[in-house]
Order: sequence, then structure tokens, then C-alpha cells
Amino acid sequence: MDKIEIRDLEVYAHHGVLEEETALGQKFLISLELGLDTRKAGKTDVLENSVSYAEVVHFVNQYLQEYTFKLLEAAVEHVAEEILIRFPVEEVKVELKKPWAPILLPMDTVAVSIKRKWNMVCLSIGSNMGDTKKNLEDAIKMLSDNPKIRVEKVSGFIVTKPYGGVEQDDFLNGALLIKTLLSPNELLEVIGVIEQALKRERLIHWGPRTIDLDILLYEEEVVREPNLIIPHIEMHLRDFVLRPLVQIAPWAKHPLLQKTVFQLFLELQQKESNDK
Ligand code: PH2
Ligand code: MG
Ligand code: MG
Repeated sequence: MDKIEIRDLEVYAHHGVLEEETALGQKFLISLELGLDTRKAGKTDVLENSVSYAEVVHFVNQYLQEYTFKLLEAAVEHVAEEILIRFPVEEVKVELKKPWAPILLPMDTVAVSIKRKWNMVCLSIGSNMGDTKKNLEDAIKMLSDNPKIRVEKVSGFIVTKPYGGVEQDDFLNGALLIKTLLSPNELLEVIGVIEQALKRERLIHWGPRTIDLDILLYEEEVVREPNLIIPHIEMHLRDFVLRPLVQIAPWAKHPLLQKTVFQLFLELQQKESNDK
């Protein structure tokens, strides 16, 4: 990816664990690498097609003076997030140096650096209680209202027979492609809040619900935790998941099966026609 770099911007600020640091302040040096596609700006020579590094520099200077953090880790985490939200940047690397940290030993500098980015995530969405279309739309609206989530693509909604053996009404299912700054666990928490807000009650396992949002794929990451399994454990077996997903992210890759959504969908169709 193309980069715009800012090296060692000097900011006088009050970050630190020690009282003397927060009282007196000291000089910090911040460096940024903004990852974006500069081609359009390069071809047109128009600033609006890129990111104004002057604006970024002024923003960062002001931000580091307005907010005070104990840890360099916290300062870079917040700066990275704010840049990704406020500017048209896909990735950012932030390095914060504190050359005059009061450690009473000679040293060049102490520094913390992190890389953060917008992560591509595939979600499935379903409802089989109440106004199902409105439930899906409300959930999508709530996702896009979160500043750390951008809804990039929404599939068509399809009516599906209940899968899994519980006798219940048909579902309305869809799939979403989002970009997010949230980690898998943070995203799961946000989804839980949305499901609660839309009055989801967990009465019967796999039973009727006003809304169900599931994380299918998170970049090509593998998560195996008691309450969170990514890729979704049965996504490759479910027509109601793959049929909408293939509309919006046929290229998305299942990191364990090492196959694209397009391949998984074709294989499931073949399997289902063999079973008939
Ligand atoms: N969700 C389930 C169980 N069965 N069947 C359909 N058709 N659609 C769903 O969204 C669905 C299901 C558990 O999450
Ligand atoms: Mg589900
Ligand atoms: Mg679920």
C-alpha cells in the first residue's frame, strides 16, 4: 500500500505515570505512516483525492495536548484510532518517542509503536420473529451508527427454511461485509448489545429469534475461544449463510479450509444435489 510519512513531529505534552511528568510536561516525538492509495491524487494532482498531512499533523498535535495518558501505549492506541476514523486512511503506524523520560540513566529514547487498520469482516444476519425485514434493517443501522464499524456491502435478503431441526417459522437471512477497528471480541460484544436492543431472548438453543448476528470471517484470522469461534464453525455447511455471502464477498477466504466463499458455495450446492 502507498504511504504518507510524518517523522518526529515535536509535541510538548503531559503524558506519563509520574507526577512530575504530568505536572511539568516534556517533549514527545511522534511519527506516522498513513497507508492509503495515493494513485488518484497522483494522477489528478488534487489534494481532495488524498489526505492532507498538514491537517493530520495539526490534529495529532492538538489531540496529544488535549488528552493526557499515563502510558505511551494508550496514547498511540487512541491516536491511531482517531486517525483511522477521521481521515481516509486504511492503515496507520504510530510511533511515539519520549527521549527525556525521567529514568535517571543515559538513553537515546524510549518508544512505543503500533500498526492498526480497518479489518474486513463477513457477518451473517437472520430473523424469524416479528417484522423480520425491519429487524435486519434495524440491526444494520445500529452497526453503521458505530464509528468503529463501516458497513461496506449488504446482500439481498432471502427467505430460508429453518436449519438444524427445531420446528419454527422461516427465516429472513442476509450477509454483510463490514470494515471495523474492533477486535473480534470487541465486535462480539457490540453484536451482543445490538441483539439485546432488538429484544433477542435466548430461550431455545437454535430457536426462534428477532435477530441473530454471527461473525463468519474476520480477515483471515482464526479464533478458538469458548464463546467465539472464527471462522464460524458451520458456515461451509449452511446454504442460508453462503447464498447471500457469495453475492457480496465471493473472494473472501476461509483460512482453515483454504477455500474462497465462492468455492464453498459451489461445493455445498454439489453436495446438496448429490444428497437428493
Ligand atoms: N439460524 C440458526 C439455526 N437455523 N436456519 C435458517 N434458515 N436461518 C438461520 O439464520 C438459522 C437457522 C442458528 O443461528
Ligand atoms: Mg446463528
Ligand atoms: Mg448467533
